[in-house]
Amino acid sequence: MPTGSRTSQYKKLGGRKEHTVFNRVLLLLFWRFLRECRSSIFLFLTQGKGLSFGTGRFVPWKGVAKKMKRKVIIDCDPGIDDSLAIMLAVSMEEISVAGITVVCGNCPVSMGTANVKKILRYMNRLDIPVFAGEEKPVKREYADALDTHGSDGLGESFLPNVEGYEQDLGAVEFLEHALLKEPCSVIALGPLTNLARLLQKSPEAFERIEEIVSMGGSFGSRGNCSPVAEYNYWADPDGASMVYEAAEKFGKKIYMVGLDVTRNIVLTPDMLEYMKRLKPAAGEFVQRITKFYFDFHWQQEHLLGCVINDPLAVAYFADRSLCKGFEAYTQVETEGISRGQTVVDFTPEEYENGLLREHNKDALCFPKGTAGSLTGVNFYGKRANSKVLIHTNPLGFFQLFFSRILGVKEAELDLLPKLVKETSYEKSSIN
Ligand SMILES: [Ca+2]
Repeated sequence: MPTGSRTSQYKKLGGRKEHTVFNRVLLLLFWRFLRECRSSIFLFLTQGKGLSFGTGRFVPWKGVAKKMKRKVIIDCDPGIDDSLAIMLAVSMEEISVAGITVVCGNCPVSMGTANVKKILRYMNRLDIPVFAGEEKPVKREYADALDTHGSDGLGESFLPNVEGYEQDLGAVEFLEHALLKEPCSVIALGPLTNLARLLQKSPEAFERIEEIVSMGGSFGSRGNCSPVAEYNYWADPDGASMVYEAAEKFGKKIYMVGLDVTRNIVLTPDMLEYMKRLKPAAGEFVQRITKFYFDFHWQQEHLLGCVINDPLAVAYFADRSLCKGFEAYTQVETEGISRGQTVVDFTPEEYENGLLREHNKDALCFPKGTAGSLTGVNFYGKRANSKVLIHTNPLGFFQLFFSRILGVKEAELDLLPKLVKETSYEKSSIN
């Protein structure tokens, strides 16, 4: 090679050495980057939600994220908070709502079905099919919650009915057909009657449910229908019990978004005002359907605001960082004064993972047994059929909720941290 060539000159100047050092630095930086965002990459690959850095979200290739939307059926009983949950679900690019099934709960099925259509019309999403489901619980009389949700089930907003859009199939038939055609997940926001009937009619379809996220039950929190029971499981404890038993049988885990976490999700008058300032039309619509709920919480609990349970289940389905909990074997009591109570049995290992121990340090006591093992746990020795969520992140939730239903960027919600901080209903929140 000629002495004047670029390569020999490069060698002469010690370029190879510099080149090697440069490569090493690059490699080190790349390795650190990979380590930093490995969980985000996992979420990206499994949920199609983009990479998360800090509190922001970055979708490197929007088209890919869109293709990886998670398909879900929403089973609900609208219901004021169900309606907010539907608004959130149909606003999220991370999920695709294949259909909405209605069950008797907060209001009768015909009223709930009409309410879903009213919400879908407002969201301009009447393309999503709505299916009327079970009109009464599996074994007992139906008890509505119109005292909480208003005589029209939608906060006495008395929005006009949507004519048409009837479906030939009932909710259970739709669930069966849809699941046998293609597995998908179910977000259950009401009593579990429709899912219990699906289980009876077509266990093979039930088995094809990918994930069940259920707003219902409670672990350490007091009930809202009795000292120990939350409404959805209290309303149809037999249906809920069947679904939890089936989850154990089929090796599934129900994500239990119960009162422990939802009671931290309080929409306040100031937040509502903020919504109206940001997007007047959307804010006024939310105000119209929640006013009755605000009044109810004031009268019943002396609370300036309302607990919106159901949207947290939708948000958690899309973003697992919003709630934390532990795996456990859960049963639902069907009789007596503790009807609808979730009886949660967990292993010493789950207790020792820290979250439960921290959660219970002031409330409950699990003494060590003589052999050094924890007593009062793992009574049944059964495998976990649930993930019981006990900690949540209200700010993270409201950032998602506001940004999606109002169509604004999270970064623009500058007042939200202060407004959320002022609402500490219970103390089981992730900071
Ligand atoms: Ca509901």
